[in-house]
Amino acid sequence: MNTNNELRRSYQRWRILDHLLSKDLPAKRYLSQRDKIIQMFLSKKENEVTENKVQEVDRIVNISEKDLKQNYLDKGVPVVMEGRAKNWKCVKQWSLEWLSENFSKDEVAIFDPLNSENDSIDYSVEKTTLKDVIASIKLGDSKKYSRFNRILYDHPELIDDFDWKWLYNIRNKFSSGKTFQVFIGGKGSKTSLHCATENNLFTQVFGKKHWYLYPPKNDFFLNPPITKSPYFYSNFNPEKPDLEKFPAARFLTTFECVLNPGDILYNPPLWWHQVKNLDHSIGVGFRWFNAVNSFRASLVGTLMTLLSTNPPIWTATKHRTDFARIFEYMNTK
Ligand SMILES: O=C(O)CCC(=O)C(=O)O
Repeated sequence: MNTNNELRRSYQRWRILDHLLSKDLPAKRYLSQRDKIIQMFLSKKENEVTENKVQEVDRIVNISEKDLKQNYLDKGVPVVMEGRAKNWKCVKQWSLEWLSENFSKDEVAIFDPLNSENDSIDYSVEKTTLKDVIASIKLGDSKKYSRFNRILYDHPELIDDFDWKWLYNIRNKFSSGKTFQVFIGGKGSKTSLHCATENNLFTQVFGKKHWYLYPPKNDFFLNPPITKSPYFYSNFNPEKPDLEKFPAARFLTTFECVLNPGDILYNPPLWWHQVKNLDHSIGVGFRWFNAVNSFRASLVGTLMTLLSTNPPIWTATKHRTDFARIFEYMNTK
């Protein structure tokens, strides 16, 4: 028996028990057991020299659907499809100016629940307009980041600017959900480390975006707080690794890629990811849930999602196109 895998499994058992039984948020009932397992792991590795390894995410031009499904979706491995969307209307037409000229009055909800810069969680939601967001981005305000923007639901005709038939067809068999989420942010804006059970085909429409990714089996190194939520976050920051707070993180391999306009990233279920906009940027995630590939990615991550109470999975599913509602719900807890 591989002792490291045994320690990982034991860590996950205490994690799910905390998720189910603890009354605090974040859950602390079994925190000392989880910490003890990390210490046991580190004591075995004391003399091992490590360096933070970086691995490039595979990049493929002209990938076939068969290759994409067999070698990436079915195996739960990320891949960048270079230039796959370069002829889509969204990539040819969308820009901050174009959005501002055509949709300036759209209501936008601004929230940044996870902020690894200062370890805080803040579920509050500010309502503003797209005009204000874009004007602020142009002034260099990286905090006015419109995440999970609803423009494709407020103006459904814009979905034709994407090859939605191709996106729908890539979903695994017996999947649920076809959710579009738009991210409009300025140069330097970022989304801290998190993961969830849904698959994501992320189209980079405008500007460049840097992704840092970790496979689900790295939960143990990233030591996520337990919030009883179906969305998981870690205070570990791949851009500024703090190895005193996350001593096991020296064993991580960071998968990285930069998306250019027209690239599509497949981000599999429960892969941790942190994202930074290298330019003013527009990106669009297309998500769906598939129980088989989610359980295959992580039994514990999927069970914790299905058994979440903050919000329960049916509330998260009902509002999957309106994240502001979900964060408002969590803000009342
Ligand atoms: O682009 C971003 O800032 C975050 C994107 C993301 O986390 C996602 O699509 O899952």
